[in-house]
Amino acid sequence: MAENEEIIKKIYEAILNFNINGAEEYTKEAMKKGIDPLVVLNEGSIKALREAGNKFEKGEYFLPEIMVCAEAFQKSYKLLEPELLQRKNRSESLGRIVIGTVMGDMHDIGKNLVKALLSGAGFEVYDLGRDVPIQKFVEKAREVNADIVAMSALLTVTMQFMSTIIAALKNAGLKAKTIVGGAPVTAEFAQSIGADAFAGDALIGIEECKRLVGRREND
Ligand code: B1M
Repeated sequence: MAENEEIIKKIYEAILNFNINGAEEYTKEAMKKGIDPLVVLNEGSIKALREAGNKFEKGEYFLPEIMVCAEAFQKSYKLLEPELLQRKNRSESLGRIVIGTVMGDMHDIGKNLVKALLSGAGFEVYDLGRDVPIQKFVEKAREVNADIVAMSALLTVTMQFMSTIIAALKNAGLKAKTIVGGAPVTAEFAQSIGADAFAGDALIGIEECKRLVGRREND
């Protein structure tokens, strides 16, 4: 147990200290030991990115450093992703979800993680990527007859677009439910813009999407 914690700590430190190769190597080690990828993410790599963000806010890190931390995270995440995708293979689809990071926003790490877990849980996921124009959410939702439109935003200036997207979906007469997430998004904000659900982290996001399509928690 202590050994597992030690490896997770090494992943955390590698990401925070710009050690891209280290992030990759220690993640391989974690996988060999059979450590749950979600534990690696929550207690190692995501925690490291959040700490990098705190350092950025305090003026200890600047943008180039954040970019290297993000690159180290991605190296580690790419190794974990296949296992997340395979978590729960099922033949029947739980529903169709259109997901994207809103216009003006380049942050896609959280969105990609949510997407992988949604696919693993059995949803059909249509990923629009990042910096997605408002109308694209509407067009895709119509095209695939989406059950849910999931939006991610990491900037206080871009989270406002979630409200516009929800209004645009309604104006287009689409019945898709909406869910919002991303670091600055809160339950109060979600409620204020008329979103059907809010998720503060990826796992809650999956459960909320199941709830929106009328599935029980353990389905
Ligand atoms: Co930026 N950045 N960044 N950044 N960045 C933040 C968000 C910031 C909080 C840092 C800080 O100041 N402390 C700050 C925003 C301040 C604000 O507006 N409140 C900030 C800033 C200011 C900026 C720039 C403006 C910097 C600049 O240029 N001067 C710039 C903006 C560029 C743009 O978008 N137009 C910028 C750029 C970047 C990088 C490109 C360097 C890089 C992004 C790389 C990438 O994504 N490909 C980056 C990063 C890495 C961060 C931090 C450090 C980490 C973000 C992250 O990936 N977290 C971030 C600090 C922070 O968040 N505290 C910061 C890990 C990720 C797993 O969490 O995305 O929250 P998150 O997703 C979670 C949940 O929120 C939830 O589940 C996920 C997993 O648990 N969730 C959902 C998210 N979406 C969901 C959807 C759902 C359900 C759940 O639907 C079903």
